[in-house]
Amino acid sequence: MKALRLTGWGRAPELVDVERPVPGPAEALVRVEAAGLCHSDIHVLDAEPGELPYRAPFTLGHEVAGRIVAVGAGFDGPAPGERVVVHGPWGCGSCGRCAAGQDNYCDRRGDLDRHGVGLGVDGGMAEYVLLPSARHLVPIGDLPADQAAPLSDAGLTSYHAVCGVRRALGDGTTALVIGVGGLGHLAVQILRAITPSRVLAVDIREEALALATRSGAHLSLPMVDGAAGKLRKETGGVGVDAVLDFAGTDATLAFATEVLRPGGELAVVGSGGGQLMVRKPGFLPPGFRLSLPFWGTRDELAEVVALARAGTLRVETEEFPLSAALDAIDRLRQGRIRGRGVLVPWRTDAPCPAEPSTAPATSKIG
Ligand code: FEH
Ligand code: ZN
Ligand code: ZN
Repeated sequence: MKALRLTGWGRAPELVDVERPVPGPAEALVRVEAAGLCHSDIHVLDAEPGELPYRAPFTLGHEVAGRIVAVGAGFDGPAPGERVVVHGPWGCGSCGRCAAGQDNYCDRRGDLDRHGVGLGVDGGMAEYVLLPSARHLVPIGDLPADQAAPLSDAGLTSYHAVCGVRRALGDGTTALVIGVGGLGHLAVQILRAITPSRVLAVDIREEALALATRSGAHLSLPMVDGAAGKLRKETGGVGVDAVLDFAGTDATLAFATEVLRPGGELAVVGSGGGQLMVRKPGFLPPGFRLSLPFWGTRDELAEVVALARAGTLRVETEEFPLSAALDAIDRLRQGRIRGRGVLVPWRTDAPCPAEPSTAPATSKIG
């Protein structure tokens, strides 16, 4: 099968042919229908040797949706033939956090040599992906794969971040989304779907502001001089009750604290590497709370899928065949993908090959 693999640190990924996996006991083989492209894939590709605990080579892709085509003995999840999305963050499976379904906050993360599908183990930028346990799978019914795959990271991360600041978003409140890209445009939709807040959005790109408006923002403003004053005016002068920063740069963090209401919430989601001086006495809004939410739980992913299946979430995507993966990654680096980039491994006219033969599988679908 074809797979986009990190073959060595500091090297460009390669599209290569590898053996199609055969599910062993309790495992499932998923025929990949879509795999999202994420800035974290770029962080992995650009990592120095030893910077990450992962062992190369492995297949990239941590935002994956497809159809179960074979399962091993004792697999206790959705039946072969069912379509699923993969819950990407994999913890140790046995610590307090993992036992509570919070793999994204595993207590032993620092000891692991893998962090999830496509993060140290073979991921979904391939024609098939092998899952070690049913606990990583959430059924998606007939949700199109290009919609479902981005929900597992862009959607889930945004949803988890909104849930974390929801306490500040009751009636009559205002939320601000900074950065309207693959995650931000879903955050706007999620805020509209699960909070009564007025939703404002800022970005430096005109096309991103248009995307924010299409996604349901009540007001979209360019993040230029004077924007903070305009935003404060939109709140009657008190400031916004919650900011979700999907860029996380020095400039956006400073902007966020300039417009935040005392007692408000600031969730830093973007990995822009920005810094914020937290000091007392100082100039930060008194009583504000800062969080660094990371990805989300399996139960939250099921909630996001339910929102999408109810027609509440619409992911804007740009699709690429696996053969164009390197070009797609370059465009992601340059910020030239509208919404979320998605690889579609089977984007050819060739008939699908016969489904894989499997070792003692309890059942499989043709
Ligand atoms: C994945 C792996 C490591 C760091 C960050 C991420 C995010 O893309 C998860 O949403
Ligand atoms: Zn990601
Ligand atoms: Zn754990």
